[in-house]
Amino acid sequence: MNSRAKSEALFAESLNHIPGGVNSPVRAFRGVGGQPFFAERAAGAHMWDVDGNEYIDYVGTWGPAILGHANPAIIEAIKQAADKGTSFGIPTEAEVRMARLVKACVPSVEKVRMVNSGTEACMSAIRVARGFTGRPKIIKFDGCYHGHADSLLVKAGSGALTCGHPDSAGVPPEFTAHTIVVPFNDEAAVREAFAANDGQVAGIILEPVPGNAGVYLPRKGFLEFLRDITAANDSLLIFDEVMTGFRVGLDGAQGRFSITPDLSCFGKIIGGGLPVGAFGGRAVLMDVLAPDGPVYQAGTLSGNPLAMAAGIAALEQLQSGEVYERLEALGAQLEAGINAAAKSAGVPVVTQRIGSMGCLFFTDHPVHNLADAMRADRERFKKYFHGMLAEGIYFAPSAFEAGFLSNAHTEADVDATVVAATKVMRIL
Ligand code: KE4
Repeated sequence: MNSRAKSEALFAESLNHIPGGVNSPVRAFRGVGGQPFFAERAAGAHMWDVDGNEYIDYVGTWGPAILGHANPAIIEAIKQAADKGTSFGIPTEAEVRMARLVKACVPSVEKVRMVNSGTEACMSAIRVARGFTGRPKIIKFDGCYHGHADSLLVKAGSGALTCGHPDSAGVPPEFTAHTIVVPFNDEAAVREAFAANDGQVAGIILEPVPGNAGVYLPRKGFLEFLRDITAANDSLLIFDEVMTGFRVGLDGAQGRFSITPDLSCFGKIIGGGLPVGAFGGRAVLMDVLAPDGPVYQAGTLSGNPLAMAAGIAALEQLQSGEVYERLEALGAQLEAGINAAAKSAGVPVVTQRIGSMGCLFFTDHPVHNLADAMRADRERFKKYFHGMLAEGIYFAPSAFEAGFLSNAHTEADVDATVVAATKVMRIL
């Protein structure tokens, strides 16, 4: 590992111009201490910083890089689209192709609208739910993160949790008065929420596999329970698949768990690394949206041609290959190696994974919700993070995030990661 002198100089300069020196809080390394390196370039599963240090990357730009960085087909698609112009503000064929592609991959989506981030996708889906039902309340789960829209910054995960602001300043209590927060995997709490708000709940929004407080899985039957109780209460089930969509399978967590939500939110992978979000679902719900219906939602760059080209190139590759089988094998190899490394060092860990997304908790008990995740040893995580970074392995700089494999990772990359973990676990 060379010095990080150029990154340090850039960060010092950045602090003069950008809040916290970063354009998104979790990048500031506040969850692990120290300061971020500055990326110079990335290709495949590897990233190089401005000082020439090379890393095996398990952040994958927080999920989008499922095919690896600088994927040739995505780069070529962007170049060809850029030669025709970067934005038109009027419909393009690429938007129709993208919509048809999403519908082909995710059968619950009958109509879909493109936006520019996961935040926009989730806030818009909630507006559709409230507009269609005429009801004000939304149920969410603590530790789940659905972007930074005001009404959702309540016990939110990801950077909000990392930076200690799960209930953000600047959001008047009136803006979250209709957001009901309950623990994930807690059926009784969901029943109580409906009973206490009879006829008021527009819907439930959840990450079907939460990945913003580490990763934990729905208990057997929990998603089916949510599907049943929303239907029984004329409420809508909204799957935030910004992270799980096209990650845990071509048809996301809803396909993996055979649950049909009413609305779904997408982001990350769907843009191939460019700014794209989307939300979609039953046509009768989506038709409440302007210009047909009374629910307004808009975006200057929604359906941007470069972003569509990148996203289409990504999804078409995912549609065609055996990517998910390979990602499952790589995920299993990494998980087994990390567990063996921890066992050899006598360090209690719990690894939790679905396909190519997962996390490592320094704890000796399974994690089923935010409270469990909060009990894990964060000091040990910090040491592990920096120890691995020094070995050229870049995991998410927060105990409250997920790690991601890509189709560009090799078995050799995973072997090197396990060798590093075996060394680092011994000094925790
Ligand atoms: P964006 O607005 O950041 O595109 O998406 C918000 C969002 C919505 N739903 C889920 C399940 C998400 O995971 C996210 C964003 N994820 C975080 C990382 N876990 C983004 C990283 C960041 O904030 O810089």
